[in-house]
Amino acid sequence: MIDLYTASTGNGRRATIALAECGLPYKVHKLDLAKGDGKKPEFLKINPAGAIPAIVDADGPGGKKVTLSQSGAILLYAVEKSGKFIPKDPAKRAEAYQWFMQATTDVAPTSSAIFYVSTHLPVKDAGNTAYFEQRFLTQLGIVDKQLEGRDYIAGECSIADLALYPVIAARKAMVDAAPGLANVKAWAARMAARPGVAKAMADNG
Ligand SMILES: N[C@@H](CCC(=O)N[C@@H](CS)C(=O)NCC(=O)O)C(=O)O
Repeated sequence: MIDLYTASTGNGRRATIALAECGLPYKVHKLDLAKGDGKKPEFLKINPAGAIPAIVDADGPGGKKVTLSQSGAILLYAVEKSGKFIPKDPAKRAEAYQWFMQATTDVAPTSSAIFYVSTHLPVKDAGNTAYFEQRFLTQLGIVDKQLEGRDYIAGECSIADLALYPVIAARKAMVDAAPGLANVKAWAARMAARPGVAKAMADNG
């Protein structure tokens, strides 16, 4: 049983989706970030950065305990442990890695930037928010082209899809309202209908 520390955010959901889709049993510990749960001493022992998600797997490699943070690392840990969602063919695997990186280092940070400029920065500027919203939609346009004629980003369902979906789910209203992106919208509906994703979204909140 893996202990999962999470909250209702895209990063939290990425970890939960990873565990659910990989069929790894987990127990959810929900943190209330607004109330400071992430900065409590007991959680800082698990992730000194005070950020969710984090997992503790008592049955890690060699039967040893593994404590891990960073949603992308948790996703990679889950797929390696289960042997799922990493294409066996080396060329397809490389393609899945490329789109995994696009999701985690391009799209997810842009979505975070929208959040920070519109809620956290001391000076709010609608132009800054619009800049990052446009950047986000441009990045999704690239995914949309890749999805042409494909059900999943790298052909078969892979780490690329599991990494990107929680970002799109968190920005559903913006994506649905955007012109075009027909392939991304159809893919998002396909992802939402997957039993593992649906279970994770319900478990994580
Ligand atoms: N790159 C990290 C980001 C983790 C992160 O920023 N988590 C947020 C919630 S989505 C958090 O816990 N923030 C509280 C804080 O940093 O104080 C990941 O992918 O896990």
